[in-house]
Amino acid sequence: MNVLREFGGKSRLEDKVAGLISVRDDVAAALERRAPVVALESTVIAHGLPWPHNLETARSMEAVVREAGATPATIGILDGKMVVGLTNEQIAFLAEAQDVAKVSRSDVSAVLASGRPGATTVAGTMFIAARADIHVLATGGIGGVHRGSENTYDISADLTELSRTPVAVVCAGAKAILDLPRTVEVLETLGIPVVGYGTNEFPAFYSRASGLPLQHRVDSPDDVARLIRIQWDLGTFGQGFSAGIVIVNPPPAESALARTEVESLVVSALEAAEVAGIRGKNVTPFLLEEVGRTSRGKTLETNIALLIANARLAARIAVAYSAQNSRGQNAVSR
Ligand code: PSU
Ligand code: MN
Repeated sequence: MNVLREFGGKSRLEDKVAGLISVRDDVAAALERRAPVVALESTVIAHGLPWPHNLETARSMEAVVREAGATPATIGILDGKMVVGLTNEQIAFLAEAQDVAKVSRSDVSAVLASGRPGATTVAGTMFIAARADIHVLATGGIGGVHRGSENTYDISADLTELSRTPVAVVCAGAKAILDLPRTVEVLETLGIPVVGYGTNEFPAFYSRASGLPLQHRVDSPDDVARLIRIQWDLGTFGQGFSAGIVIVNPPPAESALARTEVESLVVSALEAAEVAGIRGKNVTPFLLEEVGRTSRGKTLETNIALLIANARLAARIAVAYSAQNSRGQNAVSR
């Protein structure tokens, strides 16, 4: 903990918080050297993918991050601590245990207090990553505005967290089970930059295109690194915090699915959710499982491929970001 409290000459973690966070040694060492680190979420492991694909995918994501020259830090909650850099054994535990809490930002303190194991969503992971000074995160698809939200008010806390926490989230857009046009509108309303990586269109998670145009595009990790640097600096200069950034990376062409095919699967899954009375936190895991079942594993295969591709891109961005900082370009804050 000393390492974290002192690195960069900043006191990011107060003593009180230090007792609630545990950073794996190699992650702490990388942060101290300002070497590239990529945060990975754990809800996708505990609630997003079925066993044993969840464990295999978590391991593959860590492996591609390492191959690209960055240190992976999968984040979760165990024994009353926010763990930044779960070990292989801890990841295996979250992949297999039945009673793992799904931890959004609103759940962090209660799950810490209870001592229950928790898997963090994009929102929960961003909250913890930022406190550990990690600013690049990879996931599959962010949460967003659910279809029928005019009745349920179900809008993912991922969007709110993105509006107030300086972490760049690499994803294949928002999950296809959502209302994508409304999700894009809310991202804009909340002041969150959405940037296409090699694309002019917001991807639709399992599909490369959504028909929703993007305002901004970048084509190299260096360009993303420059953009996030400016975003964080403007935040520090202004109110002392910055919104995050969404970097959208279309799913790999060879495993992407056609939009029309996905859409009919989603419509049936939504009907099944309605019949089964699924609400709140269970909606997203239920719909993902349902489309996995009805597509005979095709959506699962795409989900895994895009998770790995996003982890690789996030690592390349973290490497470029770290290199730019160590060349002394405003290496003051991050
Ligand atoms: N990406 C995936 N699968 C997932 C998720 C992302 O490929 O299961 C998870 C993330 O943790 C994200 C969460 O934060 O789904 C969104 O859940 P909700 O809609 O309940 O906010
Ligand atoms: Mn929700």
